[in-house]
Amino acid sequence: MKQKLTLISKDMLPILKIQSTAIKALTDFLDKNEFLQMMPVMLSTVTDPLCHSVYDAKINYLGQELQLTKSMILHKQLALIPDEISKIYIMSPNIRLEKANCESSGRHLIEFSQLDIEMKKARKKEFMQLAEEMVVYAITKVKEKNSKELEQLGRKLQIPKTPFKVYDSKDFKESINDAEKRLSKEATEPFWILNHKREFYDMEDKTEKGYYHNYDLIWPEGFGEALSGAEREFEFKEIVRKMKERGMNLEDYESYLNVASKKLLKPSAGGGLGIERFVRYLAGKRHISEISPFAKVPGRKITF
Ligand code: ASN
Repeated sequence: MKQKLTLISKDMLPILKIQSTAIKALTDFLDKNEFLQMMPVMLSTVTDPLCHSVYDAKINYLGQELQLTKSMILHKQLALIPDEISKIYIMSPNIRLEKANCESSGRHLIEFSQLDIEMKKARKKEFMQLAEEMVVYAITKVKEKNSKELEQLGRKLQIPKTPFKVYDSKDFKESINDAEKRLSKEATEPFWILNHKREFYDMEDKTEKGYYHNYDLIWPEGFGEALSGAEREFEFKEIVRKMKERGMNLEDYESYLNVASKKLLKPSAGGGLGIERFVRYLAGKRHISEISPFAKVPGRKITF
C-alpha cells in the first residue's frame, strides 16, 4: 500500500516547535486574561449541528446513542450558566466526518483541534478585539522563539497590525465563499468577515432579520478561515424558531432545549480558532496534512 509518513518529513521538527510555541502563547494569553481552562467533551447526547453536511459520527453505549463532538459550542453555553463562571476556553478535539470532496481544500481534516473560547455578556467587538490581541501575541512569540525554524521552512511571517480590516458580507456582490477566497488571496494581513447565515446558535439581529452577529477571521495569502464565532442565541423562543427554520429535529436536542426553556442560558460571545490551520499558516504549508503527523484527510484512507 502506498503510504506517506508525514512523521518522518524533515520539516516535522521545526513545525512541531512552532506549534508548541503557538499553543503555549495562546493559552498563556487567555490565562493572563483570567479565562478558565476546561477539559474537552468528546461524547455527548448533543453536539454542534454544523451548517454543512457531514457523515454521522455516533456510537452506542449501553443502549444510549452518543455523538462524537463536532464542536463544543453547546457545552460552552452550558458551562457559562453559573454566575461565577464568565470566561472559559477548551483545547477541544473535534471529529467531523467530512465528504471526500473536501480533500483538495487543503484545510479540512476529519479529526482536528480548535481553541474554543466563550465570554459571558460579551458583544462581537469585545471578542474580536480579544482574538486579534491573542493572535498577534502568538505570532510575535513564534517570531521571537522560532526564527531558526521559520528560516528552515523558508517562511517569512509578518506581525499583523491591529485593528484588522473588517468586511460585511452585505457589501459582497459574490457569494461569501467566493469573496472569502478572493480576499484571502489578495490580503497580506488577517481580516474579518461579518454576517454569515449559519447555525441556529449564532445571534440573528432582532430587527434586521437575516443579519447575523457573527464573524470569521481569515488568514491572508490564500490560507482562508482561521476562526469563526458569534454572539449567541440564548432565548428559548428564538432557539426553537431557528431550529425549526433549519428543519432540525428538536427531539435530538431535548437535553439542551430543556435547559434553554428554563431560561438558564446566558448571553455570550465566543469563537473557535483552528489549531492545525493556525500552524499551517505559521509554517506556510499549502496542505494541512503537511503539518500533522497523523493527519486524517477527508476521502483518504486512514492508516494511523
Ligand atoms: N467553535 C465555533 C464557535 O464557537 C463553532 C464551530 O466550530 N462550528 O462559534
